[in-house]
Amino acid sequence: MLLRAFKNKADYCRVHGFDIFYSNAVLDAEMSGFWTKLPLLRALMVAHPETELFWWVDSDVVFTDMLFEPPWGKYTAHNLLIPGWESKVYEEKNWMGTNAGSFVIRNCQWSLNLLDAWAEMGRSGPAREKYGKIFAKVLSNREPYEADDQSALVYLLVTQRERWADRVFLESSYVLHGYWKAIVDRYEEMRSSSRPGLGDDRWPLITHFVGCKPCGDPNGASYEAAQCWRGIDRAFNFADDQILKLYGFQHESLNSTAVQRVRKETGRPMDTDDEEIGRLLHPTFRGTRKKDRKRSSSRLTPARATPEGLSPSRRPASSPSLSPASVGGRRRAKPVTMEAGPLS
Ligand SMILES: [Mn+2]
Repeated sequence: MLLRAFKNKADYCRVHGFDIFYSNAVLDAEMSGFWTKLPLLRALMVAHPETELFWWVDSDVVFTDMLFEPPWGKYTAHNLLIPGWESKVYEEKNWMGTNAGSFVIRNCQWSLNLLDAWAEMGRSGPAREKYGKIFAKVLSNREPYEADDQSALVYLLVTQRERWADRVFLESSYVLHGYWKAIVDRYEEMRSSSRPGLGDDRWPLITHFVGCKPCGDPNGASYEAAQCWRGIDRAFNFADDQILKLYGFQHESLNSTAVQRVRKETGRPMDTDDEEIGRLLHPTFRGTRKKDRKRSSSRLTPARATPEGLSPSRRPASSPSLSPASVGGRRRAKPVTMEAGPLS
């Protein structure tokens, strides 16, 4: 399952031209569990000044819209892009007003300062215990168990709003983190009534398996392992179909790992006329196809819609990462991360 989770991120990053970094190391013994992402992000930021944005994604995050890419230009004035709603974070002080399983952070001093302030609450032992109790008092719907990174972020935003908030973008116009229970039974319906590239509820960018412990560990599991397995399989297959279609194949169903051919084989398997699918091609292929198209249309082919929605020359900066599993990033833009450890 972890391999398929990684493949999903590798596919997304390849399509969008992002670098990917996968981590299964705990860089700081005191920053275990969810907290491992913070020292990892810090180390990557310092080591990769050429990468402008890092996109952290947990291992239990599945990209389910392989075409959609966040509108990076919207965030030029912000250093942290997180899913969520201002009212839930700042008014309700709800620790679930955002989600720390998928976020984008700019490689700059502001972000290093944020990581430092954030990590202070995550040292295992007394600090984590203490902050867990503080979160229970300050935040809504939060029991006094030991501090987690997501509550800590919300705590920083609500208690030091003037210091951080103007550089934090809470995004809800597309699904930067989508709760799996509300998504996994709708994939077939999406395929019949929608299309990839929207990233919102009609075709979510991300399906996140929060509360799942598919390994069967009852600690921290909110759902039955079998139910999680089924949903995760369906998400993998749904995403994988978007890639396989480029090569003329598709899963027999979303509940099956078996694949079948859906397009007749030709000498040019990459030559698809489907606009959305064409945009999924790797930038190198998109470049080739553009040249081909010019050549052929100057001869006799009637004008065709160009599938190149994205400029082929464009190399996105960074991308999502998986951590303790991985971090991805775009050069000069954003990376991706996933978590390696237990799914959270
Ligand atoms: Mn997670």
